[in-house]
Amino acid sequence: LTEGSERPLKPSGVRVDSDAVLVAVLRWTLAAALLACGLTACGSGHTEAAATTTVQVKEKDFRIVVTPSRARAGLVEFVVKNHGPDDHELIVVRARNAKLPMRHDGMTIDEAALEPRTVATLEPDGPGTTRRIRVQLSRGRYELFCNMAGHYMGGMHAFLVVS
Ligand SMILES: [Cu+2]
Repeated sequence: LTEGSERPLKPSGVRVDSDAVLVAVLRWTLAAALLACGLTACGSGHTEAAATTTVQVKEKDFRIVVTPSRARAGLVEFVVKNHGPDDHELIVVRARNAKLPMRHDGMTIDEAALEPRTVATLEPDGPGTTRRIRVQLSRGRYELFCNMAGHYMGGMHAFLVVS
């Protein structure tokens, strides 16, 4: 605590009056804002939700199901559920018209080579978990995959089209 902070909690009589006016003005402004919101149907608290597309990503041995498989460009929230029984991770990259590059082990994708076009990464997590990750996506095709050893080869990859 510094000396300068030892100010009285309540302002002087004159300040109380000006504060009261300020509170009245704020109330009126809030009421006007709510009215405007109602007229334009934006609704308090829903503005952000409307701008975000939620995409469900269901992971299991050995499949990824993306619902819906199309989204609008902008903020996309992936809700990633692991239905097990194995641990799974999730990597989202911009897709190209080619298979993803494999590492020399022949079991996993070369994540380093994909780094420049990787938009999201979730480390492995156990069955029964749900994780959310938000990313800003521009138009294009994205590939979602799990890179646990053999999981991509086993079928754990899917696409999301952003338009
Ligand atoms: Cu997996």
